[in-house]
Amino acid sequence: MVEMSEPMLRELRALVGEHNVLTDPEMTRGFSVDWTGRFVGQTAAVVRPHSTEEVARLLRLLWAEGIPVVPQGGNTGLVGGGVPLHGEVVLSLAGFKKLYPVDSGAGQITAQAGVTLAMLREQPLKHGLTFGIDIASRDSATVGGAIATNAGGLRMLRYGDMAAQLLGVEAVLADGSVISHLDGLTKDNTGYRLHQLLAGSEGTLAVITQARLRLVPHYTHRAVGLVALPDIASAVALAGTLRRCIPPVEAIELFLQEGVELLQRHLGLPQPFQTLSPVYLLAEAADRTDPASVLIEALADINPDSILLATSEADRKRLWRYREGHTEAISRVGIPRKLDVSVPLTAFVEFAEAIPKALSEVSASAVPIRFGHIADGNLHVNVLHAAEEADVDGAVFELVAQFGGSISAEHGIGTAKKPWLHLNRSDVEIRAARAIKASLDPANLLNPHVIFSEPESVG
Ligand code: 2HG
Ligand code: ZN
Repeated sequence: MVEMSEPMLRELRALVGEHNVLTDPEMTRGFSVDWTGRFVGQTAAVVRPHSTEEVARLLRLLWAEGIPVVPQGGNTGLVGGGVPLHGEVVLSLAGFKKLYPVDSGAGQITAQAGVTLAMLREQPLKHGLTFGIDIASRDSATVGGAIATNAGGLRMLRYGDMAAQLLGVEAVLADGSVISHLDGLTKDNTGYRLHQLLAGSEGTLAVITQARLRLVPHYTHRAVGLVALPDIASAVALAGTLRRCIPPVEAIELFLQEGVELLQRHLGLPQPFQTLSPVYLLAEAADRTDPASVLIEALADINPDSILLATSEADRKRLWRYREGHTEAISRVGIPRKLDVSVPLTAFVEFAEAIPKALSEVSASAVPIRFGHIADGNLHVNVLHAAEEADVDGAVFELVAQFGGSISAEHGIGTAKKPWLHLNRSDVEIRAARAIKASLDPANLLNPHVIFSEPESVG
């Protein structure tokens, strides 16, 4: 753990206030362990600044002393990228909660880094607008974290990823200098788009304090269809049919019998249909008028007994619970390995079906729970009960590579996946990325242990 001298702690307290520097292990624990409980770190101090100026002065101080820091938002990350696994100081942006007035003409908003995605989706509704990124952890996940990991989520299909919503940032570089680009110009070709470089940078290049974000229309009428299917191939085929209806279709999700059984056992959810089906697909459409007919038409070839259609808010929520409850139900069983991967849709069926065998070869006890964003080719492979020493991550990632996929579709590399980065990035790409890191953070102080292996060679 990075030691903090008393004079240093005094300086930090003078800067952000006594109660915004936490050193008691009881108090810092929540910031040191990730949501799953799999990544457990420790820290000598959690510092909670409340303005960009405070962040700048703080980073200048840490820079002068060579103290590494992990920026943290809602601590909902799943790849061990936001906790102090090497004893770094934690810089919590949770206090950055300000949401500026909606610019309804431009369809934009400026939000501070600690604003949650739920707040961001909710606040602009009275202007007929909302935010395009929606993920199950919306009540805790923050703007800063969503940019740092370039979040995708449930409605990416229609609105794009976090980078696609990002028009500018205010951020503090490792040496405490501030870049501020919040004018919201959608047309502005004046060289490098530094804000876009921060999307997916996992806290390694700068500490984001505010962001200018694109909003999307809020559609008042919604319909959700839950379809029971015999196999994954039928789900891929149906996702293809539904894709032709985007918009108004905005979400196409997949889960399997293995997940529904957990939902029944651990969350007490009833079976969605009379009998259990091997595969389920959930689709949502949203429009200014009732979009149910679009879903019904797209599902015309499906046996009506295998379809549940919901239009009221309560019924839609009830159906979504089957998909969104997965993470919670799995965590009730134990600490899973979370492998968020994507493959080309042409390979999706073969890949998804090959997983159980690939896992059983490395750990006989491993139980996969597969679900995800099928239209994006994004499968969340959660593995329960794997033998501690078994290389389940390697087994799945090698399979992903064979099918031409990505070892991280939307959660990032963090610390969990860095040994496998070479499966997706060539030596040249990694060298170029390291050069960017080294030029913006030459002392390697900002989240120094994520994305790249052997961080000490940076620079
Ligand atoms: C989701 O799509 C999230 O629900 C979490 O990305 C996935 O828990 C997971 O593995
Ligand atoms: Zn997801």
